[in-house]
Amino acid sequence: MTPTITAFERSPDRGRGQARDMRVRWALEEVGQAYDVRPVSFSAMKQPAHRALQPFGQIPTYEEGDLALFDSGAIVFHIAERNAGLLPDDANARARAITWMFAAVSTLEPPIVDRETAILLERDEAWHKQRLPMVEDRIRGRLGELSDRLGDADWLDGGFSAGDLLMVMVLRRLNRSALLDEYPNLSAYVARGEARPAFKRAFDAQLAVFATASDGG
Ligand code: GTB
Repeated sequence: MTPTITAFERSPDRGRGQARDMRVRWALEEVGQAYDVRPVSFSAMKQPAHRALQPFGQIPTYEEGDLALFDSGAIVFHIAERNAGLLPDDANARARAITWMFAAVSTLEPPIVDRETAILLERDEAWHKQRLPMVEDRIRGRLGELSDRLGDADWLDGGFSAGDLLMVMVLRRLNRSALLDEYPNLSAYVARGEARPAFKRAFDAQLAVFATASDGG
């Protein structure tokens, strides 16, 4: 059964692949699973019909037959569990790859999101200029630790896995800052992820939605 995911009708990131449907698209492309996309507007996202799928009124969602899922990490996990290619067969290696999935969204992503919140929503606060460097130092702490662990390896634990997919997506959120450049092995790691054919297909697909919406089409 072809799954259907939801994505922004018109992404505020202008197609830079920062919205979280990109993670799901990339996972689907990695495992060779075709999918349909239902674009949703900001107002439709807050309607009961969408909240029945995503209680917080957000994208992405995932529907497959009578299964409906939300939260990009859980969706990527589901795709990785049901298809070959994103999790190793060996039970211990699989558990470690899943550990990296959680580390991406629960250890690395929160300080990165905090920085975005500071820049987008706290810019006019009197304390913004004092707070931002502290937030960025917390990110540096995590990046330094991740950089030490990655070393000169291509991926976090053996071959490419769903753990790398989520970690690359989380680190990409720093693309427009200079923070990632301070860790050349992490910049190279992100570039390696972005060079994967499945990433490129997913990126082009989400960009096409933005371009179509911008054309008024
Ligand atoms: N934990 C959930 C998940 O991982 O699926 C979080 C989902 C989420 O944050 N969705 C966002 C959303 O629907 C879009 S991805 N927001 C609308 C709302 O809450 O009303 C976050 C996002 C949005 C925009 C950019 N950007 O413009 O660069 C980047 C990331």
